[in-house]
Amino acid sequence: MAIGEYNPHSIEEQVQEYWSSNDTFRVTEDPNKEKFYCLTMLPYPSGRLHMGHARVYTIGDVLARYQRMMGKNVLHPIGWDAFGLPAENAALKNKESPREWTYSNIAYMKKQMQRLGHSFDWSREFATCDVAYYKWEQWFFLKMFEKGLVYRKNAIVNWDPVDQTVLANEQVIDGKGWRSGAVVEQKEIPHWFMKITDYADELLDSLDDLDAWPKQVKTMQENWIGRSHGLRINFTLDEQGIADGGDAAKQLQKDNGATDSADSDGRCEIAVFTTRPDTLCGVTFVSVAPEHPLVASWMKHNQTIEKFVTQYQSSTLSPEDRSKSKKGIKTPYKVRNPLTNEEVEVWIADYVLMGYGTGIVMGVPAHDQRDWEFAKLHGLPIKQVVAAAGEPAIDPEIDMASGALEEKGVNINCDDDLDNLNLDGLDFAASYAMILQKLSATGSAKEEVNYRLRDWGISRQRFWGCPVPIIHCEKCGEVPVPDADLPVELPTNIDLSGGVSPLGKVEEFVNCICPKCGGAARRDTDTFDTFVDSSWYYARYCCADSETAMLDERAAYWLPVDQYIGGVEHAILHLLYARFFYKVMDDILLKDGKKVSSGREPFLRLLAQGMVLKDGKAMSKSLGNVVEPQKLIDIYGADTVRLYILFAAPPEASLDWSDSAVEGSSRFIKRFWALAAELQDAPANFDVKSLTATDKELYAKMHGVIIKVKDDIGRRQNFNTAIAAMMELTNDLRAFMQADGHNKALCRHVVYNLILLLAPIAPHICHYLWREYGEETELMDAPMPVGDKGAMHQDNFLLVVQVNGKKRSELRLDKDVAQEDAKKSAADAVARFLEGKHVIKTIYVQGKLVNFVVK
Ligand code: ANZ
Ligand code: ZN
Repeated sequence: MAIGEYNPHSIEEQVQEYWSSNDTFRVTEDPNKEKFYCLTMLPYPSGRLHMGHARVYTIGDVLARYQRMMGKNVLHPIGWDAFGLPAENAALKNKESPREWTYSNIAYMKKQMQRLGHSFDWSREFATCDVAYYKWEQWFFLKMFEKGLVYRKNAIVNWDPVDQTVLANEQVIDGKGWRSGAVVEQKEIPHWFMKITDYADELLDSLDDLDAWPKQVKTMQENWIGRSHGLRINFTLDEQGIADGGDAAKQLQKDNGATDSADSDGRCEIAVFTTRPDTLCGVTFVSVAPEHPLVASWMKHNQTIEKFVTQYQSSTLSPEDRSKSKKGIKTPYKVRNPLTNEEVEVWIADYVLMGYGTGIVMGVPAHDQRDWEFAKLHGLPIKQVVAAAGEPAIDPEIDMASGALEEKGVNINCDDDLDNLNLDGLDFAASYAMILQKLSATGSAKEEVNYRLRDWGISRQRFWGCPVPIIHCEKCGEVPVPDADLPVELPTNIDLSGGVSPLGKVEEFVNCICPKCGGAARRDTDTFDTFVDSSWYYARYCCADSETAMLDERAAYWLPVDQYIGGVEHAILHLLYARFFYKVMDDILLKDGKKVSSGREPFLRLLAQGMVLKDGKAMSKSLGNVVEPQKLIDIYGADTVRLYILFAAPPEASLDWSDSAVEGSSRFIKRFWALAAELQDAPANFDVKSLTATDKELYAKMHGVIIKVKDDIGRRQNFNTAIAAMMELTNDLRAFMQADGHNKALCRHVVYNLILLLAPIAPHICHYLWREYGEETELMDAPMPVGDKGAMHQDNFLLVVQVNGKKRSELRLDKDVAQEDAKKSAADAVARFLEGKHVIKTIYVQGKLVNFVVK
């Protein structure tokens, strides 16, 4: 049967029909085969597939198909990150339920996705809002609760007093609620937290093991965890500060381990955390966070402080924005520097965060930019105590005008007040050690490690999320819902209008019996942050149908994920939470005797794909520059769209959309189709031994391309260069076929191998041609061709001929040619450039080039 016209739509429909009726993509565990878990981040079912989706899932699909053709047992699953606020908002707007909205979006997007021909094992599909999924999330939350990894604590939220609801930061616009327009208040309400900080060290240290992660993503994780080594240094508060500090001051006296005798001498130490003890002589003030308990006491004695703090509390600026403002107020209190015995003023400053270190900082404006800005704004002194090694001291009045000198160096100006201690000339390490030694002897300093990472607040006062499976009983406190009563299901008919935590309004949901004492009790009305849902989905795919366990032994077979693919926007939070969950699952499920994983990291290799742009701008509805994958598929077919997406840019770079380049991809597919059709009936067997010199050149090129394409896809993950190499080979083949009497069997052999190499990228056309070429096996299970380096070893080589370093000619010579003969032929080839010149030197690089240096 001859191959007819290229009609992408009928071909793709046929092939997809074949895949689905043959269950081509369904996989099971096979202990005799090497497994490969290829995972692309699960999509949010927003309604329609966009180019970003098309790109990321195509990249994942190429890697999955490629690994399968390399003989591995490949798991390539897909699901939906289906809880979250947009469904609630859409429900309010369109008067439909978040559930209906979500599931109908899923159905629609699934169809669009299938049209692209991705090799997902759809039998494992789930949405995180499926009861069968979130049941196990609740179960695991309770396991964590049992182990003390979950706790409830008050936290401050943005509160909309009209809607009676908590707002996310993005929902506060100019200090007002986005829907009600009411002035937003800061309110303390109870929240659930997961103790991710217990894993901070491991989350940081094991980044070192992730060799196949982009460096930039690891750095982002590192900065987010933010481990700092430094000293906790005590400054002594003056009497008035202690007296006005009331209970808070007493508490500090206790915390700092004051003995009875120290207590009786009435001293109160306020501790700061610093990573730069070497700047201790340069402290010119000390700043306290407005939320600090001392401040709460002080403001009772001082109206200016009270006014400042009240104003601060009513601000809805985020902590970052606040720290930019550098607002502050001077207190009447002073503290004594334990090293210099100098007294400095105590300020209250909004750039000091209560949640970090001790909530108090030593102000060193000469060497810390934030302190410098604060000092400039409030007229505080600046004293330089560090200079770059070998540099003279800088006159602070002049040179500190533009900012702090933050680089480390050697101490200067550090000897006058220090009895027996001269730090001048010491570098950071020496100064640090000296100060630690001196101050730790008197109990005024000790080493400390601090983390930027905070415990993870996981509760949301929302409807469309996984309900927190806790019952609040007046007698028994927080009581876990017993396993037998799980899942706690979301109610179905619910009124989302009018704010107030929606679940709290559903009496049938809220009112329940305490499982411990049998008394009347109330269910928790919060739901989980959707980041919880996406922190373990990758493990559930391994055994998505398990009704008896969250994870079973199939998870041990598949995990960890060998290749993870997703947007760089998830480089911090999602990846951190997923890594945390993996470690906790490993700890908890292992202890229960169920082996879940090997190793402690869920994602061995990570590919962070770039954005899709149009004319340099992100595609967005408001810019009107959105290109929908569906439209292009309708015009060109899925293979062209896939090929274009992969060809246009390396996966990590952003891809600037170009309609004309899509045309180019379409033309290549058609050219390839025509070649394959032309050669279909050529003899299938050919003999390498009978190849002529020109045949061998093509044959060698083909092997070079096989090696390159496999290296580009498998190791470098640069699909664009792999495609370029295949395009070039196609062109070479076409040129080869112009010659009379060319070797048809060889040509067919080249096309045959190209079908295999191109299969992960343009799977429909390749599947179709594979059949037309008489193959009856599953193309996805056909082995990738093996490149033969020996074939590339030719009996002749290309000699480049240069004159004064400029290329003037090239020659093909026998590989055994004598050096003298090669030089002679080269000289003949460039005779006109040598005419009348004197050759001073002839440089010969064996097998590559000759350069004549002339005058
Ligand atoms: C004095 C100093 C001098 C500092 C200097 C830095 C440079 P990281 O690396 O993030 O741990 N700091 C401590 N607690 C703070 C808080 N609650 N809010 C705001 N800033 C705080 O930063 C540690 C540094 O951040 C500490 O070292 C302290 O300033 C400040 F030339 O102490 B440093
Ligand atoms: Zn009870």
